[in-house]
Amino acid sequence: MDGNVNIKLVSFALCPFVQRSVILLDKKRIEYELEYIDLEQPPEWFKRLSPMGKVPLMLVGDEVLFESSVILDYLDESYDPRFHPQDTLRRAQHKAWIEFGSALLMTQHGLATATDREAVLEKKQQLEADLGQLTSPLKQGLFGGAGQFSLVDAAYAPLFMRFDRLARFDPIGQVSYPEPVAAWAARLLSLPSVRGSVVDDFSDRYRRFLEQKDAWLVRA
Ligand SMILES: N[C@@H](CCC(=O)N[C@@H](CS)C(=O)NCC(=O)O)C(=O)O
Repeated sequence: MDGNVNIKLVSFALCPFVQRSVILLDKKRIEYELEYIDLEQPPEWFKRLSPMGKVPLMLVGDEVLFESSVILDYLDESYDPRFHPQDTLRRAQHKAWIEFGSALLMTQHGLATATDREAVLEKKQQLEADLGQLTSPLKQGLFGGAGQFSLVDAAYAPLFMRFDRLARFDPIGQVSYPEPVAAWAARLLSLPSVRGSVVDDFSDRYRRFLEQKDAWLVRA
């Protein structure tokens, strides 16, 4: 890959989908520019370039890429070291679990922004059931092992970071994980690339964002 190509990542400071790319860019030591936009009032250039009006948007020179899982694939195929498995079946399985993680992020957003207690409890129950599905691939060692970073790690770390914050905002927000998931989550949250992948005042900003949405979990 041409090391001189300019990479620019367009972000909203709290977006977990963008955070996946930030983690991977750091793991691969790729230089890039990060530009934050206001998703409530996106600039005209962003509206022109982003087909779905969503971040992450990645500019590779003059070329446009979107969808977080596609951006992860592109970065992995273009820059060493490779973090996706070589084996095609294993790689496909990793991609499938990354999709599963994207659905979890959407449900988590529903939990975080729920405006009444019943909705919080309903989303929490759904998330706990979904997180239970991760037990089997983790036990099989499909991903999540210590010392073997994969794109699945980059895809799930933002999820676990937000679960951690939601539990601190209100104990009702504490989502329980089965043991192998808890161990994986703790390992991911200790990685320097994960810790450094959000703005310094992430917790405060996340709380303010949820307050603006009148979310139950941040109601005093
Ligand atoms: N499937 C997309 C989801 C990205 C996404 O939902 N981004 C949110 C911010 S975290 C967004 O841009 N929302 C703006 C909108 O939906 O208008 C991906 O994986 O990249």
